[in-house]
Amino acid sequence: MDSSPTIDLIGAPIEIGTSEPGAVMGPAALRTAGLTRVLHDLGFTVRDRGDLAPDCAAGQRDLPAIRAWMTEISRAVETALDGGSLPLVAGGDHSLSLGSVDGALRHCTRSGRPLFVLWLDAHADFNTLQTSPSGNVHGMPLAALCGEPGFDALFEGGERPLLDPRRVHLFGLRSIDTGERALVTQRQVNVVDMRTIDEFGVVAPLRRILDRVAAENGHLHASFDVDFLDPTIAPGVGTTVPGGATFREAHLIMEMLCDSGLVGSLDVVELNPFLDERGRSARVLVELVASLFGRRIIDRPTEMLPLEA
Ligand code: Z70
Ligand code: MN
Ligand code: MN
Ligand code: MN
Repeated sequence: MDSSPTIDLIGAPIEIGTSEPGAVMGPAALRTAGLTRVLHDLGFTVRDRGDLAPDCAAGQRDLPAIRAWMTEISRAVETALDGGSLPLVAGGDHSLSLGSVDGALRHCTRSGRPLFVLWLDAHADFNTLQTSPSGNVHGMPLAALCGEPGFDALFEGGERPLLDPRRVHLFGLRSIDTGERALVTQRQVNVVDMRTIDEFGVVAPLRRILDRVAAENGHLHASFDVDFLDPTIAPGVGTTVPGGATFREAHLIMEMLCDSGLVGSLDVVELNPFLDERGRSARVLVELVASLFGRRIIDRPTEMLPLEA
């Protein structure tokens, strides 16, 4: 990101992609937890674009309805980026990334920069309609974005830019379905799974990713699924998976992303306030976003930067 870009907050109250109702309340909970105020206090101009509301029946697993959402989210993200703002898409379930990554791809295709995606998530979200055991679209966005067949109903006709699976970095993976697993390997998606994090911590693997993005002058889209975090610190999500990132690991990741200056667009997805405990998860998310946008405990002496890997 530039020194202090304007942040466009885009609410995407969508839960068509999941079987657990409640994510539709996510954007409201993030606002209630102070998302806008925190960013404003860090010196950013925040334009709250409100919640998108495409004109469609919101039946679950309804691909044409998801297309209507997709198109609106994609346009909002592309417009923000074209205008030099940083889009922050607040969800809503993870199917919203179909739109946000599509919008970032369109912007990057025009500006000639490669798009990299950092997918902070317990899951790979690389199922197709064939491999998905659940049929839930929030488990499929990366496969659709990378051009796996069967998703035409999700996209408007005409050319669409495809995401290169070799520029996708899954981070925090600890739950993957059988067919999905084969596909992730076949397509050469990059994976930092929980075993890798246990062995090496978050710093070394993340630094490798950031170095790569910087070397190719890429645009980094970060997609943050609440279930990346351990359920003990963020219970407000439909699919909790034990063994997630700790509070400190997650903050460190956000601080490193901030220092890198590479993040050009961000999703915060899968917050389910109906399952949360007194707003805990929403509050943790707002704190993490604050770290990503420059909140720090104390200014570091310059000789400590950059940190050695
Ligand atoms: C499983 C599926 C998923 C998020 C759950 C789960 C996918 N792989 N994604 N929660 N965010 O149903 O495809
Ligand atoms: Mn740009
Ligand atoms: Mn996800
Ligand atoms: Mn997930």
